[in-house]
Order: sequence, then C-alpha cells, then structure tokens
Amino acid sequence: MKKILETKTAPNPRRVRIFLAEKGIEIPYEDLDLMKGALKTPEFTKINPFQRVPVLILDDGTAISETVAICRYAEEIKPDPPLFGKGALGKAQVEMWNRRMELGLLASVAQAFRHLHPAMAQLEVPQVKEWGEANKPKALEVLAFVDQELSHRPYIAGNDYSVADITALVAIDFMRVARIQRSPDLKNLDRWYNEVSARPSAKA
Ligand SMILES: N[C@@H](CCC(=O)N[C@@H](CS)C(=O)NCC(=O)O)C(=O)O
Repeated sequence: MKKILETKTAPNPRRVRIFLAEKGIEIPYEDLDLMKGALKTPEFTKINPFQRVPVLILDDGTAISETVAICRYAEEIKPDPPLFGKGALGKAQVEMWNRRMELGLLASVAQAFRHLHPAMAQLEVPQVKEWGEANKPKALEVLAFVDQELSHRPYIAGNDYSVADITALVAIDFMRVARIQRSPDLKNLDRWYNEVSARPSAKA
C-alpha cells in the first residue's frame, strides 16, 4: 500500500485512519482540500471518477475508493485483529451492524450536514433544506435503538470491537459538525462512546 488520499477533517477518511490504526498499519496520508476543489481536478477525477475521498493507492498505482472497500483490503492483508468479525455468524453480524451504522446513521448525519450547512452549498447542488431537516430525526432514531442494544453487549455488533463501532463513532462525532444534538438520556450509548473514544485509534 503506497498512500491514502484523504481530507483530514472529513468523516469517511477518518473511518479509514481509525481502522488502519487499530490494525497497526502505517501508511503515508496525502491531504487534499475538498473545499478548495482538490477532488474536482482532471488528475483526481482519473483516480476516482466519483470525486470522493478516501482513496487507497497501491504500489502498482491501482486506486481503491470507498471506505469499506479500503478497510476490507486492509483486513485481507492483515487479518489481526479481525475487525469484520469471526466465522459465518460473527461476520454476518458485523456486516449487518456496519450497514445499519453506515446507511442508517452516518448517511443521515451526512445528508443533514450537506443539505443544511452553508459551507456545503457549493458542493451539494441543489441544497434542499427540508431534506436536511428530515434526516436529523432519522439519525436520532438509530441512536435510540443502538442505546437499547448496548444495554446487553459491550460493542455495536457483539462482544468484540469492530468496523461497526468505527462507523458509529465517526458518525456521532460528525453530528457535532452537522449540528444534531443527541439526547443526554442514552446512558448505554454514552458508556460505549466514552470507551471507544478513549482508544488511541480514535485520535488517528
Ligand atoms: N461512499 C464513499 C463516500 C465518500 C465521501 O462521501 N467522501 C466525502 C468526504 S467524507 C467527499 O469526498 N466529499 C467530497 C464532495 O462532496 O465533493 C465512501 O464510503 O468512501
């Protein structure tokens, strides 16, 4: 693995940084400022026609984009610690929860941010404020559900820390930027949040 193209402040690149930190994989990161058009250049568009970060560049120049694809590549080349689950059932449970956290939680937070934050007006065209507002309660509903689940197990997908915890942590931290406030009554979620935020990888 040669390098990762990212934007340091953006949530999806952070998912990859945390994942690789948990794996103990060190790799150079190249910061591209997405707010200044760095993903819209012909050069970057050739690397990722969808003009999004993160992108993993392999030694032979192959470019892999999509956060989960990059994490899966890392899991294959360094299986320990397993972050996509163990065995048929464990892997299915991590997949189920990671998809819920990605499609249910992170996507809703991202839609609220992209459609409401003034700084995103240039990237999210058209910006539909009603859609942004509609996504806030969707994110909060998922959190209330996760809080109940965390009353009977330590981590989102089971007894072990996994990629689902990384996705949820990044989504919850991104809620601050998206100006979505979570209820102070989610005590199981708070317990989990404090624990996963204290892992050294959370600072990656
Ligand atoms: N499905 C992609 C989403 C990547 C994505 O949306 N990245 C954001 C940063 S978190 C981005 O590049 N935004 C640039 C833009 O909206 O123009 C993934 O999982 O990696």
